[in-house]
Amino acid sequence: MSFTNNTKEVLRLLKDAEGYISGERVARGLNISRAAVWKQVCKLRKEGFCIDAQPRLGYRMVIPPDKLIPMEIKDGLKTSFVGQEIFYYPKTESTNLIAKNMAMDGSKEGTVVTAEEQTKGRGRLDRNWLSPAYKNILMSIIFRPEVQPSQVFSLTMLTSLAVVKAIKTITTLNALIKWPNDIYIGSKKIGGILTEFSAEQDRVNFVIVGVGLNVNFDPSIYTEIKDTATSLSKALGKEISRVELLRSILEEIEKGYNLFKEGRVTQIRNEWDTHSLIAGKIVRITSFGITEEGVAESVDEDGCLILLDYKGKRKRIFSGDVSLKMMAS
Ligand code: BT5
Repeated sequence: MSFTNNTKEVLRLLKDAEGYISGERVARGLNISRAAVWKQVCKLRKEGFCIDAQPRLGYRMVIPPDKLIPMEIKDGLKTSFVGQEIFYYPKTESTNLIAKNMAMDGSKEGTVVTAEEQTKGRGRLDRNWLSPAYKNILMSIIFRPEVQPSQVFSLTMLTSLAVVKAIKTITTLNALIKWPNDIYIGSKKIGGILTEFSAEQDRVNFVIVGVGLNVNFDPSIYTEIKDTATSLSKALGKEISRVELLRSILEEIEKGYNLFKEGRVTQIRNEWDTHSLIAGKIVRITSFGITEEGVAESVDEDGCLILLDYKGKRKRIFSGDVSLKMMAS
């Protein structure tokens, strides 16, 4: 749905009003008819805003929604392409799946899909991503980078970096990245990134980067993750605005993606390294059924982990699940 300035202005007046604002006042303020105001209110309701209408009182925004509604996210979003097109689903299978279908139908780079709830939210290797409705950030972005398939992992890198930077800006919390795709606070997982792509031998058609981030929820509601997961509200002791956080994430992603397009991957990698949970630590990595141990030295520019094994040999690891051993090197 596209929104006119009138829709935006009606929204602004409703948000700024303390309690009810009469249709007549809105109409006068915008120099439109009362019927036109009503039309805009209907549009906003369709978009997900909860607006009460009373015969003699007028209109009232019931609660500032903190829903992942496109118009809310775009309000004040400082990007030129990431999130300029946003598709919102109160409930869907998986934002990655929707974004993939959109990409196949030609949707442009930077298109974002958000959802309040997923019925088949996925992690890597078809693992479940758990998230109750209206609590967390669930979103996917379409990219169309002109790179080799081997360079796609840089997008996971720049996205995880963007997420920790946005968390820092909005909450001051220090989140860290556990290679390859997890976001941690302390020893608990707070988010994850799922990168999927379509490619031919030496060119990429599109990449979908999905982000699941625990914002205002209590992970103890799910037995599967109650001991291993946390959320920002749990770490902070208060709830935060998902919309504001998502806006900041999109802005950071665009900055990182611009660096990537300019070939400045070293800069991303260096910064990523300073936010790594495992850099310099002894780790155990399981990848395609094989387990290796050693010191996680760093990550290279394609996002591969450089592992120094106990024989002093360096190995380049493409993907895997990492567990930290008790001892730090
Ligand atoms: C990930 O996979 O961490 C990537 C998760 C990406 C989810 C987003 S949500 C929007 C988009 N649409 C999708 O369908 N997916 C993406 P992985 O590293 O494989 O971790 C999965 C594991 O994390 C699960 O097996 C659980 O153990 C754990 N887990 C599930 N939900 C969690 C949560 N909310 N918080 C912390 N850990 C969770």
